[in-house]
Amino acid sequence: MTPERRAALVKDRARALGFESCGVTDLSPPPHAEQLTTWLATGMAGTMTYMHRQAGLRREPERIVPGATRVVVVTRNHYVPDPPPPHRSGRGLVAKYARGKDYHDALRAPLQELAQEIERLGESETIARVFIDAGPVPERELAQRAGLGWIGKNTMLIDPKAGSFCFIGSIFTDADLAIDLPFEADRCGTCRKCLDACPTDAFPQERVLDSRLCISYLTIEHRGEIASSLAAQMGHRVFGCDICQDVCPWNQKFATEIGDAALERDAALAEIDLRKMSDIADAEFDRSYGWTALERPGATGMRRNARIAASNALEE
Ligand code: B12
Repeated sequence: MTPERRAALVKDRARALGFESCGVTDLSPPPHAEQLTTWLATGMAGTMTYMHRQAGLRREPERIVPGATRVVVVTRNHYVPDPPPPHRSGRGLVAKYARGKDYHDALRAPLQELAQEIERLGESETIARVFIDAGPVPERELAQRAGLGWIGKNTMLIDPKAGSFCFIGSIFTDADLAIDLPFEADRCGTCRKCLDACPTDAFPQERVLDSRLCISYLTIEHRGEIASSLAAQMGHRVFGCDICQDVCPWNQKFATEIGDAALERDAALAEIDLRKMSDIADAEFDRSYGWTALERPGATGMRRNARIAASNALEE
């Protein structure tokens, strides 16, 4: 079988498994690896020390899975509309991607199935190892190189047919698959809506995000107190932030809700009762939210976020 035919079969299977787009690239060093070096050196990773630990492998993806020569990159839509404004007072908003089962868990099975297809098409001992988010993989850079979209000024991978509300998954393999052309165009043009809309001015320049100022980082990754000047800008956001994506014309035009059983959406997760969350007991938090991405900040982080959102509501 030719590498082209093999790649076409992998892409067919990816679509059948619910991945909207799928591309293949090689594991040569990412052309923008320098950006990561600068980003880390200027402290923009905040307390995400794993980003420092993983930096070497991110710069040299051929070392991530020894023997692998190709990476199959897929995207999965997670768009869901927000509850209608104005948000009911006493409620905190959760980012769209997290209104259901933790995506690391939800997408592992379909990715594994795709990996099995790659193994089936390859030689007897084919390598096919899956990654989604966790792991030292420069996912956006590889996705762009696999032809799936461009890197927007908000740093998101933007698919020209679907926008940016998607997860990225990857499979490292040694199967002989034909590679795709990179997505070279920059379709942001002169637009700077994402940069201007960020309430905390987290973009010091186009395509650079200072995590320390990003509401997503503050509510999910940051431990401890949040500086009051930043907390005041969080509004009613209690987990993650979608503002730089919500204002993007590509999302306004193309974002579509696709029913996805694997994500086990729960509409109640879109808006959280701030009074209850402010004082939730650890055990109750684990019972109610242990299956979601809210587990990352945990009960301690979510109590903090809910108290900030409640106090912001009083100020309004
Ligand atoms: C750390 C991290 C964060 C941090 C830092 C984000 C950031 N912008 O760096 C925080 C906690 C803030 C965060 C927030 C969010 N995240 Co996050 N995050 C990651 C993680 C683990 C690493 C990202 C990273 O390496 N950052 C370091 C910077 C330097 O790298 P980078 O932004 O990816 O940029 C690279 C390329 O874009 C390239 N590059 C730079 N300029 C240019 C220019 C051109 C022309 C080209 C071609 C390339 C290029 O160079 C860089 C180095 O390789 C990835 C998963 C992964 N394993 O990669 C998810 C990931 C990026 N996050 C994701 C999501 C969904 C989010 C949120 C939307 C969640 C939310 N709703 O709150 C927000 C979005 C905020 C934003 N605008 O980025 C998705 C993004 C999907 C997509 N369509 O792009 C990912 C891929 C996870 C996944 N598997 O789905 N995240």
